Amino acid sequence: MWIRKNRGWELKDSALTPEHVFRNRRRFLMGAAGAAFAPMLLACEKKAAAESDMTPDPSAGLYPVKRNEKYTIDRDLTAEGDATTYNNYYEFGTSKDISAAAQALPIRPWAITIDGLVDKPQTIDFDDLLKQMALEERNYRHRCVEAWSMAVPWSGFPLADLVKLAQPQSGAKFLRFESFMNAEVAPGQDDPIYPWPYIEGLTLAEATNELAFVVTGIYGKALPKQNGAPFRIALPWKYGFKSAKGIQRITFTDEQPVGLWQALQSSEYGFYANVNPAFSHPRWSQESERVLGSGERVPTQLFNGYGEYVAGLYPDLNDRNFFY
Ligand SMILES: Nc1nc2c(c(=O)[nH]1)N[C@H]1C(S)=C(S)[C@@H](COP(=O)(O)O)O[C@H]1N2
Ligand SMILES: [Mo]
Repeated sequence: MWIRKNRGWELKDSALTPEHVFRNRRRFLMGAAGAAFAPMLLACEKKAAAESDMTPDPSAGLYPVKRNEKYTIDRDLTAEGDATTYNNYYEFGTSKDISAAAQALPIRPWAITIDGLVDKPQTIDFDDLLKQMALEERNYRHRCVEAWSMAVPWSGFPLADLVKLAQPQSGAKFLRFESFMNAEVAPGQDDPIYPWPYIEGLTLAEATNELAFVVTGIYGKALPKQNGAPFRIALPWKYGFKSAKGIQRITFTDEQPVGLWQALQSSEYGFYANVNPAFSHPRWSQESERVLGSGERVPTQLFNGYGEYVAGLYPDLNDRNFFY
């Protein structure tokens, strides 16, 4: 994702191309010591983070979980090494190469706060939440708005099960997802052009659709930090930016949430962001996608191929508001 125009709060275009932007300190670390040593140097620089990284993941023993064969896909799964090293996680930088930097995020203890228009507001420890949920594995496609895609075996549970736990009130129309805020370990959050924390949103109908999935694992293991551990969502019919990672708070509300990307560039990134090859991004076509790994270009499908589940949620397939 990158943004186009210089506003008061933006840097120059040249500084906003994902493949090229590093904060000065990161550029120094990478350049001076080489990528292999960057995590070590970061760890020295941020001792607390390095210590947190030593903590073994207490959910590791829960995986692998049983695959739900209902959600199968027509293409090869992406190699684990590709899906876990080519990431979008702007909290840790604007390049795809953030998997080492993301290890600095402490993911235990991790509390999820559920609040807003619900009968059961609560703050629940992530591992306690896991114990209450029936975990399953689903193979899902993932289509980034940048026109690359992957296919991954996620582990987790239906978002609808979490909604049930919260017991939304009749006024609740939307869910607002808020990701962690910790600029001490996430250098991207020092960059003032982004309105941190990462925010995303769904309608209640979308959140309770059977496809909407809380992700806690991948490839039969606990989720790595770079993929959004311990708690992210997967919404395979939407562009990838809707699938927020590192979530800590879910607020039920009567107002349509404004996501981080939408807040930054509303002409390019909207609320619904359903995949549709017929609607171009203002700066590139969405007709096809580059498959991570093989590099092959394949046609993009309406709703990323998930129309049978979700098309009924959107009354007008010609309305651009649903497709960016
Ligand atoms: N908190 C947070 N969540 C995020 C992002 C991010 O920058 N921060 N990037 C999004 C985008 S654009 C994509 S494509 C996916 C990437 O997920 P992956 O790294 O597991 O492939 O995460 C999404 N969720
Ligand atoms: Mo994305």
